[in-house]
Amino acid sequence: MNVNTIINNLEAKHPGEKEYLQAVHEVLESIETIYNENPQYEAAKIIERLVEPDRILTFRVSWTDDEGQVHVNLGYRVHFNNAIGPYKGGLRLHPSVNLSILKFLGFEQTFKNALTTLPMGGAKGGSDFNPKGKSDAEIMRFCQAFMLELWRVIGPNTDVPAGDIGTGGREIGYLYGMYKKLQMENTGVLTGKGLNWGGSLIRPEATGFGATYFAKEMLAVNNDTFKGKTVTVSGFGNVAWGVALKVTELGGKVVTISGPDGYIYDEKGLDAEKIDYLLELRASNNDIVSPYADEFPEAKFIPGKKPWEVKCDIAMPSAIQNELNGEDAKKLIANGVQYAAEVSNMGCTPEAIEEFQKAGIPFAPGKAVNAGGVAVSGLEMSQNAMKLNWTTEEVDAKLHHIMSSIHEACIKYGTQSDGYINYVNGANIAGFIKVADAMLDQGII
Ligand code: 2IT
Repeated sequence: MNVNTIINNLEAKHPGEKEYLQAVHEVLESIETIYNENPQYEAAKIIERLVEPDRILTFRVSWTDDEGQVHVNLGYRVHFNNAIGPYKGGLRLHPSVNLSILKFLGFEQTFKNALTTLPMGGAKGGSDFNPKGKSDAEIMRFCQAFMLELWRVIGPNTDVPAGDIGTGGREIGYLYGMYKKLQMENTGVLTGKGLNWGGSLIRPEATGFGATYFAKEMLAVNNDTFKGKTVTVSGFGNVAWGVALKVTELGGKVVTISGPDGYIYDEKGLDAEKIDYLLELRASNNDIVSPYADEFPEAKFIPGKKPWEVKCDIAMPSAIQNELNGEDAKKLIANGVQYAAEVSNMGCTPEAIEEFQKAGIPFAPGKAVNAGGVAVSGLEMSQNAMKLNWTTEEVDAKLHHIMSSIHEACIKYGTQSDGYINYVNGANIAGFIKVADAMLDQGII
């Protein structure tokens, strides 16, 4: 395999799909050596087969707003790879959604899900629908219209969607209601369900908790802990609040959160009361953070900026792809950052990753760090299949165990001869081997 040849061919076939090409490029670079050392992969054209999704469903979503105006959005579901289990991955509702973004997310999800040790393939879907400022009734009508198309290609053993940016418990509820109406079946067809109708304990906080458990392992490698560490976090969606809660519990101090309007710097750090306030703010369907500074006068709102200019020990980007670039990484390094744990999917640009690695700072990629979310989704599927519920302690212990095993896999496949743990290589190689070997076993399909 030659990475450049494959990327050039893909670029010619899919011009302009920059996020997708970026994600593929990163994985190919990591696996090039192991791929070329194992000729059975090349003989079965594993890479050519793995970089193209199995299939893509694109559809129109028509819905009516509260004033009676009709709107049209695009809906998608990308079935990326089901070599190791049913397609699995979230639904993103955000105006930036396009095919390139969903293909990058589906590709990443394939390796992430393999890392969880659970039997789940990779998928992603969503719409360019913007939930911001929409009423509850509008969200419901949109979700129902979306499911009127999606239901044909999903099922508890086929494809199990979940939440992502813009899709939380409320949206999963409306989607599930319409699926049930159409299919006349109560099954674990979606994860992130409500606790009293098939959901799993810990699923809402799983991505943030899991990310913090992973970062805890990164620190432990250096006999270090979260105690007394200053942490910068971006975003405050489905993921960031779980990070803030768990980091605080482990003795760290989260000093930033952010939204599209800018970031909050809270020198004293977030605590449970402040996190509750943020959750209320978020429930009002608002992703701006400036009101936080009015509520808590010790906090400062810095408009139009990202939190990476703040001095910290650990950076945990938790908002969206490419939110931390090379310049941001340089600022963090100049300010003495010791660890970078990417919680968002592909939150750091290739330039940022290179800066961290050049400086010898442990950097772990989203597909390892944020895998706790989909891992607990997998545990929700297990509970649904068994028709019983595990306790908080049981789910949390399993999540803890899964995050440790992902960290171990990164060490096994990513430790360089100079001792530096290249978590990017580690995660990509471990995920790749599992998926590629399953594909080999199952023949050319
Ligand atoms: O990016 C992700 O891993 C998710 N949005 C969660 C997917 C899932 O199926 O729980």
